[in-house]
This record gives sequence, C-alpha cells and structure tokens, in this order.
Amino acid sequence: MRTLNLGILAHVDAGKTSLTERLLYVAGVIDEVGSVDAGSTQTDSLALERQRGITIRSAVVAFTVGDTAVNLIDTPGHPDFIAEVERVLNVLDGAVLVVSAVEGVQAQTRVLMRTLRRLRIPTLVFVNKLDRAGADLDAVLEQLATRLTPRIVPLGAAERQGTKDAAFRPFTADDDGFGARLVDVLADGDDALLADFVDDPAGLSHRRLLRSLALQSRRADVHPVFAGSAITGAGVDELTAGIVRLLPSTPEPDGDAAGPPAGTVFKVERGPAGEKIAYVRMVTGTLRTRDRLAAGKVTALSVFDGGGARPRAEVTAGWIAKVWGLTGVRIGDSLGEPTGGGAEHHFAPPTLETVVVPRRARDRGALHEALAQLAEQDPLIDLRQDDLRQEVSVSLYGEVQKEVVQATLAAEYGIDVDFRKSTTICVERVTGSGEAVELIKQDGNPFLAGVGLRVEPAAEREGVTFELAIELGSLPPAFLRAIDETVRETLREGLHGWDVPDCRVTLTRSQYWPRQSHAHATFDKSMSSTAGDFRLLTPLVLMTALRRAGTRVHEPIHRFELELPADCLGQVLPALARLRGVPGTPAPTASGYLLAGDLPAAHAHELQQQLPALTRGEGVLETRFDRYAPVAGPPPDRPRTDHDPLHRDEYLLRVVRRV
Ligand SMILES: Nc1nc2c(ncn2[C@@H]2O[C@H](COP(=O)(O)OP(=O)(O)OP(=O)(O)O)[C@@H](O)[C@H]2O)c(=O)[nH]1
Ligand SMILES: [Mg+2]
Repeated sequence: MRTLNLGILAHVDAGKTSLTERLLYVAGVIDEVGSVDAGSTQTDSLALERQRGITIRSAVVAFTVGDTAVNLIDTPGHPDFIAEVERVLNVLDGAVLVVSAVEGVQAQTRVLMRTLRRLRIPTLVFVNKLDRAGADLDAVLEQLATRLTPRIVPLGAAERQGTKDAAFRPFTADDDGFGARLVDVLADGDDALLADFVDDPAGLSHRRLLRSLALQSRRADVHPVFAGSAITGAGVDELTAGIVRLLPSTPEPDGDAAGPPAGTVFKVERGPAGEKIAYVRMVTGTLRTRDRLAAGKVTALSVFDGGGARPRAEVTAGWIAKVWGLTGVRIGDSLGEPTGGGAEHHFAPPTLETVVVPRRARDRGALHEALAQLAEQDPLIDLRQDDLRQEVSVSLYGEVQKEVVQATLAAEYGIDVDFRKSTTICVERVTGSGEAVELIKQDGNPFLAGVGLRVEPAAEREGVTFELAIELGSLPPAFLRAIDETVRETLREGLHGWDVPDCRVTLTRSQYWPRQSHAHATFDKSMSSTAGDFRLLTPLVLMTALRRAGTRVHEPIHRFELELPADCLGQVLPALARLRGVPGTPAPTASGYLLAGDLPAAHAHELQQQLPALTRGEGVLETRFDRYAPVAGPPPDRPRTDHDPLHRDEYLLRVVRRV
C-alpha cells in the first residue's frame, strides 16, 4: 500500500469539510453524505464545531483509492485557527486548496497559497460551489492566475454553472487549445519537452504532456485546477483521480524499514480517560508498541481507517499514527531521530493577549490546570502565569478563538470564565549594544559563578543567538547550557516586559569554582559552582547588558483591504484616522472604492465593529498581520510574571530567600 497525506486548506466556508465528506462518500467509506449545516459530518466532530458550523480543530480521516491509502486532514479556514493549519503543514505530501466559485480568491486563500508554494507542497486547486447562483469558473481562473500564481493548469470547463445540475467537464486531447495551453505552462519546467516542441510542435503526444503535468505537479511546479460541487458531487470523481495521479505518495517500504523510528508530532489530544494521544507522521523506520522513546513508552498504536482508527502493532514511514503512552510528548516534537523539522513558524503569531478570570474564585487552580491542557493542544496560546497578581493570560488570534476557549472551558472543564479586554502583544527590539559582567565574590555577587554578556541587535526573525567569546572548554558544558537556556528564558520579558524575539548574545567572561576534590572533602556546595549559580546570576547580567543596549517597543501592524460604496469614503477616512490607520490612495472599483493600508492590530477589531455603521453594512474588510513597527509615544509596559532581574536588590532578596 502506498500512503498519501493530504491537507484540505481554504478560506473559511469555502467548503473543505463538505468536500471531505464527499470524498469519503465517493471512496465508499460512508454510505450517506453528512452535512455541515446539520452537524453530521465526519470531521467536524466536536460539539462546538457542530453547533457553529465551522471547523475549529484539524481532523484526520482516511480513504483508499486503488493501492493508495489517503490520510486526509480537514483544516479550519477561520484565521483565528491558523495555528491548526500551521501544525499540519510539516506532515503533508500534498494539498487541495479549495476556492469558492462565487467568492473567488479571498484573503486567506492568498495567505495559504503563498505558504504552500514557499514550502513547495504539491497543491491541486478545487473550485467549489459551481452549483451556487453566481458561480463563475472563468472569473475565478483569472483571479487564480493573477492573484495567486500563473502556474495553474485548468483541467476542465464548467457546464450549467449556477444550477444544481452544474457539472465539470474534463478537457480531452480533442479540446481546442488544451494541448497548446499545457505546452505553454509545462515547457517552462521541462527542458526536454520544450526542445521537442521546438523541433516538431505537432509531434508531442497528449500522453507525453499528461506525464509532464503529473511530474511537475508532484514537484509543486504547477497546480492543476479542478472544479465542481461538494454538495452535488460534481467534479469529485475527477478530483479523486487527480489526487492519486498528480500528488506524490510514499511507497510501501521494501524490507529495510528496520531503522530507528522517526516522525513528527503534529497534534496532541486527550482521550476519554484523560490519556494523552499523539498524532505522528512517520518519516523513517518502524514504530512498534512497547518501543521506548524519549517521550515515553508506546502502549498502543493505530492508523486511520475511514472516520475511525484501527489498532496496529507497528507503523512504517509515510503513515500517520495515533500513539498512546508518550506522556512527555509535545506538538512539534520529532520522535526518535531528529527529522529536521523545527519550530519554524509559517504564519504570523497571535497578536492579542487577554487575562482569563474565573467567575468562581475557587476555580482558580482548576482553571490553570485546564488552560495548561489546552496549551498542550495549542502551544501558541502560550499560557502566562503572573505570580504577583495571581492571574493567568493567554495569547489569541481573535475574538472567535476567545469564544471557543470560553465555551471549551465551560463544556469540558465546568469552569465559567470572563476575559479582560484583549490587549495587543508587542515585542521589544534591541537598539544598541551593551555589556555587563559579574564576577565571583565581587560587588556583592552572592553566586559562585562569574558571567560577562554582550547584547547586540539581530535582524528580524533571526531569533536569539548565543555565541562564545571565551575559549571553548574553559567552562564545563553543563554551565554553558545553563547560561544559554537562561538567556533565552530571560529574553521572554525585556525591559518593558515584552518578548525580545531577535537578539545576539555573546558570552564574554566566565568564572567558576571547580568541584572540591581534596583528600577528605566531598562535594561542598559552598565551595563549588553549580548550574544553579549560573541560572540565577545570568538574568541579572543579561538585563543590565540589555538596559545598556536599550530596546524599543514595537506593536503589530495589520495590512487591511476595505471595499466600500463610493459615498461612504467621507465617513470612513476620518474613522480610519481615529484608529491610527494609514490608508493608501482609494482605487475605484465597479461598485465603489478599494482602500488598502496599514492599521495597528490594536484597532483592527474596532474597525470591524464600526464598519457596518460606516458603510450601511456594505463594507467588506480583510486584515492580516503584516509586521511590527515602533510604537509612537510612551511604550506600553507589560506586567512581569516573575522576580524582576531589572532591580538587582529586590531580585537578590527574592532569589536568595527562595534558595
Ligand atoms: N451550494 C453549495 N454549498 C456548499 C458547497 N460546499 C459547501 N457548501 C456550504 O458552504 C458552507 C460552508 O461549508 P463547509 O464545508 O463547512 O466549509 P469549510 O471550508 O469546511 O468551513 P470552515 O471549516 O469553517 O472554514 C456550508 O453551509 C455548506 O453547506 C457547494 O459545493 N455548493
Ligand atoms: Mg470545515
């Protein structure tokens, strides 16, 4: 059996879940097509998804076409749940990008396609909803080519679109112009094809063109386009055939699957008894029950089978498995051998933060526990415990995600919560260079550790780097590791309490007292340095260096696109200015204006709320994170969550008392 791990991605409501249902039906997995609107689909299985008719978590189902086992991952389209898509991207062999034939290319369509192309994930496009009034395949094809990529290959035409009898008619060799269009796109990525075409244009067989199409599609060089309807089933047979013919799959390993198991964990959930279940995409080797891994011992394995899962004793490369027993596992982990996957983020981070307050004070402990479990399934909510104020806060993408967190806490944990007003999450960027040093027994340094650090700015997205300007080997590795880890932890709260995402830190000095090993003396903590000494001293030195280097607070800025009726411009512009928006020149459209520009993330939600009143309900706003920019005026401070290494005396008092 070959395996193919397929993601279904799209803007919200384009029809991913409906299409998933239809693919399962066509493959014979289900006898009846469930409906999103009736809350009866295989993949929208959470109570909350069924109530709201939107997908919140990605879900895996499986079907078989010929000798290929397809694991299909249905993802959420709402931008608040983009993190779910992100986690899945690392495990896909291919994707189907769904676009509505009525709405066409939308904001999230562009974000997703850009990412799929950057990661070179082979992607087919399915233009859905051909049956709906207003469907216009040609217009959508034009948008795909101009707004996504010219490297698309439409494989058929729409008939009777806009009616319930809408159909997708695949092109054949006899279709006028189809061959020419194929040559046009394919010759770019196939030199031999180009040469033969130049030699003898009439001599290229249609089969040769289709072979080149499959090859280039599997390499993510071109994107075949299908069309149809998830509701009526039109075009879904052709799409099914295209999935196995035009996307790459993993062949069954022949014998040498004996290597150590390696795989990527892309989802973690809790079973009915609270047991942790990891979803792993196997990359090499074989994983068996009773295998011992760093994260725990495998107690059970299963692979996907239709809407359910089937127990297995072992799984090999290419398969997605549910794995029980790995108590220490986290999303994004590589199991076994490192698989090269890191925590690289493909999409923008959450830009909102909110304090979660239990309605009943006695729920405080349980709330923390519950949020910690949610953070296990969704690490980007980045639980933050403020020890001083006894509060917890979470990072969020938007108001819908907030409602989902609230509803989940109520339904699954019986905890009713309210949220404080959301605030934007800023970052601090280092502006200059600064150094500090603390040596043993000098200037009241109470630790048996000496550390000198230099802090310098780093380029955006460079991350925190830790380098050595001391001789390698002059400090035991355990101490080096302690400094390195503490540097990264400390930089999560900069001078104003915000994360410092990019920064170069250099270790310029180091000092330690070796383990005492005189004739009768055993290890004596008062005379020998420990990793703990380095962990406690490093924040002090680092924050002093950071203060000398200086930081500037940056806030998240969204890019917005706003379509509005012509006569509303006069009201919209001043409203934008009040929200610190910076619009470009209004571009006239058929029905009014298109206004694009920048808007602080802090005000994106407000603009959305004011929009109906400003535009008689006709305005359409799309916003997405674009970049961080310096905050004008006094920088906002974020409360610190722990002992404050900026104030040396207080820090020492707290830390020393604790030790
Ligand atoms: N007429 C018509 N309606 C469709 C079609 N596909 C989906 N719909 C409807 O569109 C709505 C959204 O469908 P979903 O399948 O939930 O869309 P989705 O992309 O999974 O949505 P999210 O997961 O929330 O992003 C539902 O009301 C569907 O019934 C189609 O081909 N034709
Ligand atoms: Mg869905």
